[in-house]
Amino acid sequence: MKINVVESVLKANDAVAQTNRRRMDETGILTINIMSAPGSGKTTLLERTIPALGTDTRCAVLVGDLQTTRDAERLGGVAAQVTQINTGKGCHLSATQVADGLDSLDLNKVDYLFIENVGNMVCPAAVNLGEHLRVVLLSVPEGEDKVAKYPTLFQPADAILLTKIDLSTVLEHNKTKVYEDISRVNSRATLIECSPRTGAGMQDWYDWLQRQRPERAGD
Ligand SMILES: Nc1nc2c(ncn2[C@@H]2O[C@H](COP(=O)(O)OP(=O)(O)OP(=O)(O)O)[C@@H](O)[C@H]2O)c(=O)[nH]1
Ligand SMILES: [Mg+2]
Repeated sequence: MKINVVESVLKANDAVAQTNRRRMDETGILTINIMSAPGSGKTTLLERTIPALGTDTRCAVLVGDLQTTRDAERLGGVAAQVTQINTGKGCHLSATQVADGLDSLDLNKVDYLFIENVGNMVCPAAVNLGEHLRVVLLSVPEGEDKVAKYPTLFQPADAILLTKIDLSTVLEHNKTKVYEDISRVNSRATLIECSPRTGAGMQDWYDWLQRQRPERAGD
């Protein structure tokens, strides 16, 4: 009985996610759901990425956190449109919250919509928001074992960013272990090593983002 209740909640979410996707497609938006543990560097990645995409590329952000507008304030300086979604006690964004977020944006003025999900390595991965692509960050300070411990986050990822690589030497990080685990759970994702702090590897990420737009259905 309990399982049926959980399934129906996810089904209801999926119906809203489908509507979200239709709205994004109708307005030619490419939507990327960015997920990771708290503090992996999602907001920092966007702070660096959005200006790098150039003034001709119109970016919007929906950012989810339990409390505060701090990430939206940080991103307000780089993105033309930013909406903070406070989830209260919720550990992930839902399709309905994203639908409300879409209502808050002028969708005709968006090329890339970045959704910064709530920092969490479990719950966001189970919830479809209607996004086209999923990007997962794993930062060097989190250690080498997270892919094996939290495979459901990494399995559906289209790109996995190994971030904060500027800290690799000081933390004696063994990326070979990380890549071995990724090859077991997801052989499809593009792997990018980068540091939004120093700029290392960031061009690979920008190139990946730019390659995604023509491949999107509806373009
Ligand atoms: N050394 C280093 N620090 C970084 C890098 N990227 C982000 N940081 C730092 O990591 C901390 C967390 O970064 P945020 O961008 O706030 O992380 P987040 O994933 O958005 O965090 P939540 O929204 O709370 O989940 C900040 O102090 C950043 O300056 C990096 O490439 N190298
Ligand atoms: Mg953030």
